[in-house]
Amino acid sequence: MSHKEDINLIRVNRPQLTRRKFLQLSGISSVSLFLGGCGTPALEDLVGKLSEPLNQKVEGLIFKPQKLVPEFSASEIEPEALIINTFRATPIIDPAKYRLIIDGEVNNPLSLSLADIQALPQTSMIIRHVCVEGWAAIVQWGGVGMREIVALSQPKANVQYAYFKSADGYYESWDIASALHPQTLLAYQKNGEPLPVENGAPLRLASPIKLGYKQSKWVTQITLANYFSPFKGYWEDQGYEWFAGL
Ligand SMILES: Nc1nc2c(c(=O)[nH]1)N[C@H]1C(S)=C(S)[C@@H](COP(=O)(O)O)O[C@H]1N2
Ligand SMILES: [Mo]
Repeated sequence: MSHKEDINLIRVNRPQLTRRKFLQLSGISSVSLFLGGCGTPALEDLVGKLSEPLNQKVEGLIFKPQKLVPEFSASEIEPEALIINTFRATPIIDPAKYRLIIDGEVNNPLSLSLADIQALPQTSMIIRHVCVEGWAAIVQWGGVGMREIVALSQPKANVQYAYFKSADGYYESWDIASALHPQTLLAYQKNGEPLPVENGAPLRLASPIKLGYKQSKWVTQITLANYFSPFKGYWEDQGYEWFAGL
């Protein structure tokens, strides 16, 4: 099977969040919000200069036809290539007591159990993970789209950033356009198996559009905000680039 056919198969299987479903989930009644243009500006254009406030409406971004990163085929997965990269010890999390908190500029703050998260539409992708330290690995991640979780929380229109807290003290921030990219997942599977704890179980970020250090493991809290915090991320606060796009 050619690479191209494989990509098509993956696309067909990916559950899509429809506008109707989002409207139902979020309670937003005004359909006029979604009557945008067809242009797909680069993410960098959406984000602009760090000093400039973003003016994107979050509801529009959930359906924005963002450019998909081509995926790999199952035979290209590199099971040994993903190097564990953890700034501290692996935190101990009881999966039965685990909750993912979604708060901030939302009308419906959430506290989700693993069962809640696994009941949401599941998707998977085979992408390249790229660490700034000079290694990369083709990995399959399975989980739920960030956009599904954000939609459930009924975000306010002024949301511009997503802040992620992890159980090991790691922290990250993303521009909301990247966080809502269709290939930005909260993953609980790696290469078709339950996510190993060293790789961030019960839940981690995975995305083909950002460098490895943006992809928080052991995520416990997502705060949607309209302010840019002076605490940008564990590595960013030591001089690494904030946007870190691939
Ligand atoms: N919570 C947490 N998330 C993290 C890190 C970390 O130390 N703590 N390291 C980051 C870096 S630099 C990389 S490259 C990836 C590595 O993911 P892996 O250990 O599953 O290979 O996790 C990222 N997410
Ligand atoms: Mo990394």
